Amino acid sequence: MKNWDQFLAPYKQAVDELKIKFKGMRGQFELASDPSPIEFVTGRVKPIASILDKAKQKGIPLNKLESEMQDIAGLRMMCQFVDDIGPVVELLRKRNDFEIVEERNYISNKKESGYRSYHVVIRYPVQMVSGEKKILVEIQIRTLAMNFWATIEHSLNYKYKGQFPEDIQLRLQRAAEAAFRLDEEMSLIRGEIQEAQAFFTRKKELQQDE
Ligand code: 0O2
Repeated sequence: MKNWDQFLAPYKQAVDELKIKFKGMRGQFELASDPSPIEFVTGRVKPIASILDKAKQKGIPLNKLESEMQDIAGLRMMCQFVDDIGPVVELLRKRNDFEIVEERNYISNKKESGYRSYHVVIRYPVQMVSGEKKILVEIQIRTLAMNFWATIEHSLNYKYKGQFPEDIQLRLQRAAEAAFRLDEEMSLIRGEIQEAQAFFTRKKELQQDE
């Protein structure tokens, strides 16, 4: 029987630290009054039941979780526009507080389900009282539309355990197409949107100064 609290402690630490670091990146854009390519950041440690399910499904022995399960610690960085994803990946590549192990581009190579996202797997050093521990963390970078689709599909997947009825499967595929088109449309009026957002930020700042 694994001591889960002890095993998951560095993953929890890593998620907490990286959430602060990535939210800080957004804050720096705001300080410079530049439009931020990062809209918001979330993070989670995979629940034990999901770790066990995935290990069983992929045939990963429990003593190999550390090296073979890449998403026990997971961060998500949400962007407004598809064109923000590349710059966010570039910001991650430039950092020297972790090492990139792998990148998976499910935007140019969308999954059969319709899933789109850019995944970056990093090796992140956590300073524990027992010494440094390097763990794998998966960062998913996606637009708000991609996130909406993935969140809904994930809940349905949970309900149907991956065996979707045909009509639901079809609707999910159509919804994925619609999310893709939404991203395209928003990209076309990106300039207008950012101008309006800058206007509202300035207005809010002026009201705060009064
Ligand atoms: P959770 O609940 O998000 O933690 P595999 O799991 O076989 O697809 P692998 O090797 O683990 O593949 O890596 P992958 O596909 O790069 O990353 C897996 C994670 O990406 C998933 O974690 C999801 O978060 C997300 N993901 C991948 N494919 C889909 C999809 O079709 N729909 C949705 N909604 N999310 C997807 P978990 O472990 O599934 O779950």
